[in-house]
Amino acid sequence: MLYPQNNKSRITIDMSGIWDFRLGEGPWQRIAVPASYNDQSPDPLFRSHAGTVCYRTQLNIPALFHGMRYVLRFDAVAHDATVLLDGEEIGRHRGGFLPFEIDLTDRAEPGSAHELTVMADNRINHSTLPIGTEGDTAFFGSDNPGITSVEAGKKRQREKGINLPAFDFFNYTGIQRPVRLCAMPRCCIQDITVVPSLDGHIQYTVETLGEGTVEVTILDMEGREVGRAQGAQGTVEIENPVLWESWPGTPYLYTARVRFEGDQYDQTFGIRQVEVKGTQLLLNGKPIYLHGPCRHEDSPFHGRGLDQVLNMTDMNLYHWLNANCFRTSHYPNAEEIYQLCDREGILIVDETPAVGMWADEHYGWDLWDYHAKVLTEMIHRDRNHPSVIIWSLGNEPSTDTYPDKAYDYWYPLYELAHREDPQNRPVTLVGCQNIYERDRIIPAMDIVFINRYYGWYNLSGDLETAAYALKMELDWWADKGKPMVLSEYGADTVAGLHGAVPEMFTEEFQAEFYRTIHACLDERDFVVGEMPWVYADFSTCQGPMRVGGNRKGLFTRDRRPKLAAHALRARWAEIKAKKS
Ligand code: BDP
Repeated sequence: MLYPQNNKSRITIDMSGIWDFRLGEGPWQRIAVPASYNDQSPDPLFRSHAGTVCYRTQLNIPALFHGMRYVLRFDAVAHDATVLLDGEEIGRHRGGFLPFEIDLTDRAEPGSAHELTVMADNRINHSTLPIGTEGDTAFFGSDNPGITSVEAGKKRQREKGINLPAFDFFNYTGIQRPVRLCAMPRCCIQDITVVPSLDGHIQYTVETLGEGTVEVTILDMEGREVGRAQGAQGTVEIENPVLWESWPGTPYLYTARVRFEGDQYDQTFGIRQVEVKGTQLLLNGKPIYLHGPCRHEDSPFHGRGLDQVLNMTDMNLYHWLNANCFRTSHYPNAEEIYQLCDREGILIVDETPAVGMWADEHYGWDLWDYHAKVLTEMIHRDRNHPSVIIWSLGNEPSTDTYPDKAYDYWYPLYELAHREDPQNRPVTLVGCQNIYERDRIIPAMDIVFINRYYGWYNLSGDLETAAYALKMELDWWADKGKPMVLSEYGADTVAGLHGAVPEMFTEEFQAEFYRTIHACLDERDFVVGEMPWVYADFSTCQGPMRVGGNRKGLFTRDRRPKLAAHALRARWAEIKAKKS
């Protein structure tokens, strides 16, 4: 599905603004779109409500759309959406992190006005992605099983419809990304795939609606024509191609200008190649070392809502940190951040919303088909971005209790990702701290991603022993002959809490924690990346292990650096100079 564009053949109307809103059957209020609704009111129900919310606004179809095709495009509605026009259902979509379109051409006349209603359901359970803890009333910490009064309390919570995430981030929901009315010629370009190779051969495929001739012109960054072809698929050759490099190299972008009958669409792309060879990750044939914190879409007021000021600030803070990558932990992010990364040269590990699958029963639940659909949609949405270098099938599922069941679930998804991606990027599955000797699926990936909390959730506070244990595990992985990324490691840190003795939760401990872990990584050549958890503090559901959210950020939630951010900035300046 193409991202909306405004040009001489296409008109895109952004419907951002204040819409009518109600929680369940509650009173009508007002809400800003796009954004999570949860933090837009002091009413506690905005954060605790489980079920449907309703959005309403007026939709005007301009008279000048006469003779055109026009669709409503929702970039993301979390989690399940039902869309009504004048009270009549016109579309449904499952899943809160990927776009969907509804064709209005034959439903609403140009020059007419309508009532647009969007129902969003935020409930999560064993058949949604991400996963909810159906019926369980505690995610973190002990819930004192067996005590009569506590059990009675839990029963009461279930009766009230408590619906908790099986994951460690707040279940922000609503219309979190833009809604746009997009008009284009009736004979139009539907999709474009570009597969560049380093020698300047650019393969492309264009899907269209209607019959006609497709013309493709390749423009360089100055807008000069450097190649041209005709036909719905083919190859264009560019002489002396300039490669897309990650920062601090130049992330050079070309544009494929596609013309089809009266329609035009500009698709940017970069010429770069990602591959795994032996124990190395190669970008354009050269070994690359990934260094950058994982990132959540999370900020005050907006929740998980698109905020381009925040996105730009984050990109500049990644540059400030001397970081070169992030993982979209734990769901596909808004399309705008991938566009920024293409231009800023920041590398992305793109992750499906398969998080919370730590229960062993998981493999008995009927989730695979839906998971495969989400993975396919994510790859189709993001496959032209040069910044996307690795697909992540999911985060921290149970993989060691029933290793064969886990293998049978995940390996076909691994194969699917390779089949669906015409650029054939490396594929990974992010592994949880576990009995690694039993695990079959994590070592089967192209590149091993493991999350480890030595010194925090285990061997807490004892960094000397944490290093001893981590090194022992790394020795085990060294024999596997695969490149490895430490894809999460971190320590909750309360900004402003200091100690001459670096004890847990102080800024000094966090800095010391990273220094210790990095010393272990530096001794091993097969380690091709370090991705600390996490870029910034973020909101979670309430629990005895979370003080106003997860505090493992290198930055506070409002993006102020903690001590560790300065330390990493210095380390990554050296790495940038040496390894990347
Ligand atoms: C990891 C999860 C991540 C959590 C982190 C933590 O992948 O989502 O936020 O632990 O506990 O296991 O901070």
